[in-house]
Amino acid sequence: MVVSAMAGRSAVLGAVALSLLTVPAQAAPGRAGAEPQPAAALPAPDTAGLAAVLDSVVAQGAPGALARIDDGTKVYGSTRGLADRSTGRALTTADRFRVGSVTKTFSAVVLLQLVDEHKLALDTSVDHYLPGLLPDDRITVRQVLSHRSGLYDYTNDMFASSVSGFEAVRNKVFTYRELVNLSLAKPRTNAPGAAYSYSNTNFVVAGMLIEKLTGHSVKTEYENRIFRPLRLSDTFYVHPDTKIPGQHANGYLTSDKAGAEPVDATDQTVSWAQSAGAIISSARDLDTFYSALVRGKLTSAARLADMERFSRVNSTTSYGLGLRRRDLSCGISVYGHTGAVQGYYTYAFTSKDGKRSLTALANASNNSAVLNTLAGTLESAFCGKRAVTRSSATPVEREDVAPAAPREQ
Ligand code: REY
Repeated sequence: MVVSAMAGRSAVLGAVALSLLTVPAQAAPGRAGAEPQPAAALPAPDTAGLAAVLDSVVAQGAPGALARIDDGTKVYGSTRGLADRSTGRALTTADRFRVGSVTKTFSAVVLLQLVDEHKLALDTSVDHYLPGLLPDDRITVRQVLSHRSGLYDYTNDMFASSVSGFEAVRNKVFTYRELVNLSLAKPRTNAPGAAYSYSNTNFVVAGMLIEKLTGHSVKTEYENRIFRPLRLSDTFYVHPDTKIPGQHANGYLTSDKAGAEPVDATDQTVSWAQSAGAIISSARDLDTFYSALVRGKLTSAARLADMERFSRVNSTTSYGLGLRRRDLSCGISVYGHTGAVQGYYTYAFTSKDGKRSLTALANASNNSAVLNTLAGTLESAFCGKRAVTRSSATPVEREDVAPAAPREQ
């Protein structure tokens, strides 16, 4: 059985090669802005608990898992298992990976910078900027960025069958308009503004707005406005290239068929997501990015306040503009995003003041036990206590996932 074989192999590697390590924060260049300070108000991270979560994630079928906490003075890294099942290379905290919907925060930041530059207004109709694109001219930019537009998520159908759906688009190159048209072939989920309904279509529209308003590709805008200023040297937007540059974790898509081998999904265009999910990054860079964002290094204070105007999604999660808030069991709230692209589950969150950040990755997807267990890294990192291991049999509240598509929690 694949899962137990993987778990056994990974546990050995994890124990030998990759025990918990602590390195000075100077090893993490790229943090922009003022002197880093310790996150004094938070309990110390539970590093043993963090490692236990990663063990569980591997036992539940992920080839590998990593967590990296940056608290301004110290970096804690922990990894288990494999980056590559074919070579047996162990996962490291430096490995690059596909961040999925964490991309949405980058897209939102670009648009909020354009608001700061008076090139865009949040409560203006999308139709004003992209005439005729959407069938309802009441849909505003703010509704798009907060998943309240009612635009249907075309990925629900695209990935109804996980492996064949993926293989059908792995090497495809879509235009934004083609993706929007897939959405518009279905009825809207709600009237504009009436409800929260998570949809990739919204952040495809966000990409179109970026390109229309700047006259440049989203790649150029991400690079000039975020990657370069924050010195995110592990962060890339290579669409429609299919390769992850440099040392990276391979990603493994779990089949819907029990017992089938996972599919190595590492190489793909991610054209089905683009500005909704195609960025490549690393734990260090995502820690830097979210810390910088909430510290106000990327937008004006007023625009950050717009991003952090949260609407409740369920008892533990709220959504702002391309930004999630998760309320942890200890009463602490953290800010960031989750990501799910074939082969990779990511959690990237920071504290209110940006002084402690966590990125966690499992190089597996379509495995809700792994997704739910990996969330325990947040409890260990910010609450300083051991998370209860969740299994797929444990119901959890999910706000924005089509029944067959575990991707966000
Ligand atoms: C799409 C399917 C996930 C993932 C998605 N990702 O919309 C965006 C996000 C960018 O929210 C795939 N699931 C998996 C299935 C389910 O195929 N049938 O888990 O690899 O990050």
